[in-house]
Amino acid sequence: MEIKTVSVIGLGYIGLPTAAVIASRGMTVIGVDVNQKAVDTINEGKIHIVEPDLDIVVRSVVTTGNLRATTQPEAADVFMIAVPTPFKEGNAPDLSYIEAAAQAIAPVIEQGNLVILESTSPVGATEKLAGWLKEARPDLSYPQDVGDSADIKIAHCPERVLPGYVLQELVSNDRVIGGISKACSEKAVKLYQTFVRGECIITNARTAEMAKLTENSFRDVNIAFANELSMICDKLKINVWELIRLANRHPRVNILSPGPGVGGHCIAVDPWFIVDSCPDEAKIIRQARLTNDAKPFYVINQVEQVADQFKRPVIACLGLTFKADIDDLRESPALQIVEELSAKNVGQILAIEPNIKSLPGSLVEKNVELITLERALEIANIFVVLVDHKQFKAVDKALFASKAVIDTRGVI
Ligand code: SAJ
Repeated sequence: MEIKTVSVIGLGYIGLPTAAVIASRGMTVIGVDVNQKAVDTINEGKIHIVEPDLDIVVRSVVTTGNLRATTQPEAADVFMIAVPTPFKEGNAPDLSYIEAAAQAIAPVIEQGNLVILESTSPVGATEKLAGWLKEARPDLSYPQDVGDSADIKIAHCPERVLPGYVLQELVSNDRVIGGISKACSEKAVKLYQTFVRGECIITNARTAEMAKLTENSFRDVNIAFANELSMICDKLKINVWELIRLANRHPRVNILSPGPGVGGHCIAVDPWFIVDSCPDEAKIIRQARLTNDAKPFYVINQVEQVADQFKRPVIACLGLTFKADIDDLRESPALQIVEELSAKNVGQILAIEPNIKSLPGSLVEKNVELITLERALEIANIFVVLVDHKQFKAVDKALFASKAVIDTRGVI
């Protein structure tokens, strides 16, 4: 059956760009979100998140009528679930958003539909989703019971796009597609081939789930290695940036960059899903998480030691976002460091963040000021580089000659 209508459940950082790209290929896309404000914003042709060029695509597909948002699920050929999978107490995955999405679409699914889980999920989540759908709609048949002949096809196809490059990567990245049966995978490939230029590779649902977790854990472990090296180098009085540059000249070495910790809602979360499934086996993966989570406290300690040497420490913190050149403060180690420093009364705290217009409440409360780098260079005596924004990389490094500098990103 031809795919004409796609419903995307969850219009956040992944769902909205995916909905917009599919709509731009001429399909009818119904975006569903529980947030009425987000739905209204999208229906006005505007966006409620920041992602380069997304506003242009959304405006265009809303104007042509290819994308429409609603809070109430409607019938469609394909349902794509792109809701958050955070962790709860004890770092165990919280599948309640996926379960809620299943309950929401269950009344409108019909024979011949394909349901795709795009949310990053622990191994077994797609099977659980299939179970929830079956429970809610026992009148339909499912691939876990009858295989390829099922009324409803179900597959996991994890998103793998990099925030800041979402529109490019949605199209250019290869996709791992794990159906509960072969026919499920094949139907999902048909959909993805309408907008993906990368290869669509078929596997089973459990392997697809684990592939996504593995990618992010691999990155987390590599960053933990770099962060550990940075602390070793501080102790041994070696410049870690030069060290990594040199080691990376080896044809089979590729060490990532140390930083103030690992932020965002993916790399700092997903490895825990593996640890939760296999606590006894996932030793390196767990340790990487602990190492990266401890790095902000190491930086705070460094700042405190430097501040102790000043009568009136004025500390300029460069960057608040979780990584360079975005406006996203969620799970940001930089923000965590600035919050802790301001709570500890280490000195006067200034924040320099070119990607936001006002400070979050947690910093306003503590009298942290948002100022320009130029002004900070006039009044601050300590500089803490927390994010490698392009504006910071471009600045004349000689301006910092008379300042105390703690550079977590190797910018200065
Ligand atoms: N970081 C470092 N050093 C590095 C690289 C990153 O400290 O060398 C830090 C960043 O500053 C940031 C954190 O790690 O705080 C995560 O940033 P990131 O750019 O590594 O990743 P995300 O979270 O923006 O996106 C990741 C991507 N995964 C991989 O590259 C394997 C993306 O492709 C995934 O789609 C995304 O997670 C996701 O949604 O899971």
